[in-house]
Amino acid sequence: MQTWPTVVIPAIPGRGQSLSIHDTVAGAEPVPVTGHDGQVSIYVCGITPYDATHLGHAATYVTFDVIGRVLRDAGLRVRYVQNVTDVDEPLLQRAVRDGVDWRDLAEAETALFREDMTALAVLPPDELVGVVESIDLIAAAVQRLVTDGVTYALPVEDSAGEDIYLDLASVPGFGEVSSWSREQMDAVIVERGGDPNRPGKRDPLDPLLWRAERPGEPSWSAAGLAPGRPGWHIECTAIAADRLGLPIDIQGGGSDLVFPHHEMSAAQATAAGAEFAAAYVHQEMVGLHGHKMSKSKGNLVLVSRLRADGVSPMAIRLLLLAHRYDAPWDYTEDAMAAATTRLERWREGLSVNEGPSAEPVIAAIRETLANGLDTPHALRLVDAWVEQAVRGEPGDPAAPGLLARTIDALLGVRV
Ligand code: 5CA
Ligand code: ZN
Repeated sequence: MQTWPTVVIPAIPGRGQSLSIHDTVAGAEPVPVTGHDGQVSIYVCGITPYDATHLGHAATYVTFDVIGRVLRDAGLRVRYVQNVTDVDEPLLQRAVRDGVDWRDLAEAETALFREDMTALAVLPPDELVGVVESIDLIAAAVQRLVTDGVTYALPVEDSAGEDIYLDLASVPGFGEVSSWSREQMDAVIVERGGDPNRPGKRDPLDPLLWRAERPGEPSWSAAGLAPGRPGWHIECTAIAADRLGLPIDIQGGGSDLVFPHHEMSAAQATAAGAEFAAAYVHQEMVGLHGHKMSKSKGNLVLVSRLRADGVSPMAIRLLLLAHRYDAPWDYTEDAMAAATTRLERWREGLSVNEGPSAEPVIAAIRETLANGLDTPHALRLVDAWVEQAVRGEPGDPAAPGLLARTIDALLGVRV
């Protein structure tokens, strides 16, 4: 499907260091992201378009945007694919609740998402891939698993159709993405879209690959499967494999996807004989009043609402970057106001006629981003330079422009 407009990255002198980042599988120590043949493939789990982009979504996409910028600055090429879950349970339910066609709802919310991403100067993915347009390739991936004998079918009441499940018992290494205990998995599986109580399942955690047609629900016939629609996790396994080839270098998304989504995405790839991803990078949850911001709970701060209220998108970006991606945080109006004040101060500091040399600050920003993506520290480094410039410290007339271009190139912040 259509992505959003290209974002130009200004050229800056020199070269950044290679990125090391926290991989959920590897544990606490950041691991280097090297890619293959000078290229890094990144797949980030995209939106389910039944409501508008909130700050949690924005945090996830800005984090992977900065990762892409840092990798490019280090001389690597980046190939980035993101999906749109434009047919799934929560979307269909919301459409029924609101009395609208699910396709219209998905289209409208995806359009708003593109606008929000454009406003936030997020680099567009090379491909934004919807599920509806990918039914054939997802069905083919399901069919391959059926042929491999790692699935089973369960009858559907009052229907000739059958739901197809992956048999996790046939998947070596299941659980290695999250390293969660069985108790932890059992505790969240229902709220995260699983159906452990479905009669006949071999393992309550077995993921649904293909859901047989039900009255009033959309369905497709593809790849020799009976009419139905894909389960959630298989869309990402199939789209990532099709567009990027396995293993991808980075599987990304919010930390709410570690289990079951990324665990199942990996299990489905393993079941088909492929390793899914070399590294798993997760944005920790953004919350409001101590609870994860989520469309289902409705405790949202929307990017479009903030924009309509006159908040600068660049201030929103600074708010997001003021928090480490790998630690959870709560939105507050005070933090939003502080980000706006910071943006104004930067504008002042970066519009002086001369300032202290930019080179040491640029080197320090590159280092702190490459070393685990410490964006809050990068912002403080800019703050320090800005304060000197505002005080009128003499120096280099090229420095303000050079630093402004660096902030744009590496942090995506345009002052
Ligand atoms: N379509 C699926 C992924 S295949 C999905 O999770 N959609 S979503 O709309 O619920 O979320 C979109 C992205 O934002 C996902 O990567 C998700 O992990 C991330 N996300 C959702 N809520 C938050 C939050 N509160 N904080 C940070 N990231 C979040
Ligand atoms: Zn996904």
